[in-house]
Amino acid sequence: MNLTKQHIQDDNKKHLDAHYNSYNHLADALTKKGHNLELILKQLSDFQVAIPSWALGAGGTRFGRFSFYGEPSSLEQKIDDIGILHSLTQTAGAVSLHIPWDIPSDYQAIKEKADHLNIKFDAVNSNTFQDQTNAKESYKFGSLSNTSKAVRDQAIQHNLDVIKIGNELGSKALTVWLADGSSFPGQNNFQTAFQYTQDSLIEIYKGLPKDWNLLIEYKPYEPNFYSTVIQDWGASLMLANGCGDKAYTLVDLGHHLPNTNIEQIVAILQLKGKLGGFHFNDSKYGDDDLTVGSIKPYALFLIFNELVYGMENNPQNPDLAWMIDASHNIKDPLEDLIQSLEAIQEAYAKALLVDQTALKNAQLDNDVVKCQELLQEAYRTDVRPLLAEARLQTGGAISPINSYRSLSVRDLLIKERGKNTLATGL
Ligand code: AOS
Ligand code: ZN
Ligand code: ZN
Repeated sequence: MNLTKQHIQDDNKKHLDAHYNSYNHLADALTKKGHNLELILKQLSDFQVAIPSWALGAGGTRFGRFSFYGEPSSLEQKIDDIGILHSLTQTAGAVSLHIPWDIPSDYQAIKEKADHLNIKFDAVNSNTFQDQTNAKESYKFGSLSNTSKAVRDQAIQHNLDVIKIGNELGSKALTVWLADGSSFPGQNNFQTAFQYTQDSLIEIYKGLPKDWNLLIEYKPYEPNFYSTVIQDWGASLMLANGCGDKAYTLVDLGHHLPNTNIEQIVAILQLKGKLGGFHFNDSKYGDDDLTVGSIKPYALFLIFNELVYGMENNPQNPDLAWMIDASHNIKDPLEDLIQSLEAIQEAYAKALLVDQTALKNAQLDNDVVKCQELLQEAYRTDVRPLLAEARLQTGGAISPINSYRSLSVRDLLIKERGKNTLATGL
């Protein structure tokens, strides 16, 4: 399906009047408050979030999976879908591959396709949480932490292979998420499992190309329900420090026990120069992987407020690898991703509106009320016209979800790919 700039521009015509009405009003108000709109629009356009290759089809739960018609069935088609998202939103300019689900058959062709659609290859993800067909060793009792050296070696080798694949495509980071842990007390020796994990990660780290980063993701539980080897940011940070300068912690929003102060975690990691990547999603209970901003938008804003502070004040921290890590069980995955991208940009834009100087002064005065007012002043601003303007200026849709529907994208995909396609991967 070929979604051209012209299609989008034509569709934008319907929304132009309403857009300029609200945008001019907002721009005027923000300029009067001293904000530099040109800069904010540029920051919004520059902010690109990677789409994981496994997100383009219906996810499902262990209770079943309801297929969504017209799903991509090859890596080429997955990249096509991200191309659609990027054309409409102008903020999905990267793909995060999962190996072995997405091993390219023709590297050159894949690179050309991505290049043509303006899509970069962000961090690559390894998989030692499933047994692969014909694999010699099983990960049932862990991978990098397994008590068997043969299993650990196989898992290390897999990660080294993933680096090789990513390197051919232009990726610059490897994300490691481990399911390793135990489901019952006594099953694992915590110390041995942690030490093996550290040793294995060091072996992988040694295989990183010079300009690559290693991103270590943590998660408190699931699929193991008693203990997880890399359970929290502390464990991840210790392991990253044990590897070296190019190893960082990756924060996935869904990987915290209820009420954890995630904004404080990202702040301190940035201070230490150790926050490397970020997975967006939202949750009510645990790792629900719901649409970003659908449950706790204020928490997301507070996190972005710290991220913005870090990006401005912590040169010791690298540029972050941003990715959406959600599951699409009942919505059209592309519509769901459009909603997530919008929520991310919205939280980012609001965080950019926080008056940092006034906040600092209010903090120095211990004026608690003022501090809260300053944050909520930014949060309560309806920034959607800003996002629309940023998209419009870069050739995207004023209203991506409306354009997606009025241009009948899903119907066209179904026509092209048929009703019974099943996404590869999960
Ligand atoms: C799992 O819960 C993690 O969020 C991972 O980041 C990711 O979803 C997995 O590695 C799929 O590749
Ligand atoms: Zn994740
Ligand atoms: Zn997760």
